[in-house]
Amino acid sequence: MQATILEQSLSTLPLGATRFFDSIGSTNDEALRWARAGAPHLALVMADEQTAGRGRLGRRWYTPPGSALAFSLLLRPESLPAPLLTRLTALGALAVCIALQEHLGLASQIKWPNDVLAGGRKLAGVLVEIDWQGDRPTAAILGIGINIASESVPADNELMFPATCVEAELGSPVDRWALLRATLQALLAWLPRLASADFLTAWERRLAYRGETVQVFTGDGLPLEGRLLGLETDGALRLRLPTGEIQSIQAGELHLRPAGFSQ
Ligand code: BT5
Repeated sequence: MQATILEQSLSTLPLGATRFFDSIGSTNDEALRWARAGAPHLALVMADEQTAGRGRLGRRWYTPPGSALAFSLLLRPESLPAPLLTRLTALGALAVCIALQEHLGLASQIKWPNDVLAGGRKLAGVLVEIDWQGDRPTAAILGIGINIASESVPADNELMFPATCVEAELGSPVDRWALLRATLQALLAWLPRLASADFLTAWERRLAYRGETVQVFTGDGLPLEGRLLGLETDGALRLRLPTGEIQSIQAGELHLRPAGFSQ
């Protein structure tokens, strides 16, 4: 049933192949298995429910049935020069923002590096995983989870950051297959332009907390604190530290400076 709706909804997109599961551990794991078994470029794995959905650093991603979008798109890196692999997370987040804006009129931002926020709460997350053979990437798996209905939003005490869903932000029901289609469409439209300056501009325009004071936890001692200026050309975050020094950060966890903290 859902597989048929899905196939109809995606039928005009140039996808390599599609697999739909009512329930699965993680769509990223399935896409990786399929990649190793020879799945083509732009193969899509989609699940109604994930029982072992993953975020970064082994964190959990919650996808209960019937209430969210959880999918993984497989990209064969022949057409993607290695430096561009680092832009795939942003590509996923940007595609979600564009689909929300153009398809539903809902504004959203990218919380660097991989979250999509609406109304200051997390509405979607992106997890990119690369499969390597020696030092050669053989597949990139771009996994995206989007909360659609309120059942998809975990309880606050399970979260590192407040969450929301598309229907709560819009105040009306949403056709999730149409949103999936719009997201894939945006993703496929930007994929050939991943190396362009336009891509960086589109990403930077949607960056959350620009001009605000943030803390970035790099896992290396105390968090760095500074004003968020924007992005470097390699996608690193550019901060102005209280000393005036400009610092680029390649990886980390971003937070707004806690209220009441004075500099
Ligand atoms: C992410 O990680 O945000 C990446 C999420 C990627 C999920 C997709 S779904 C399809 C594909 N298959 C997978 O197995 N994964 C991908 P991170 O930034 O590390 O955030 C994880 C944290 O988000 C968790 O520790 C929770 O605090 C929170 N979280 C978990 N489920 C959530 C949800 N549904 N909505 C909002 N926050 C959630």
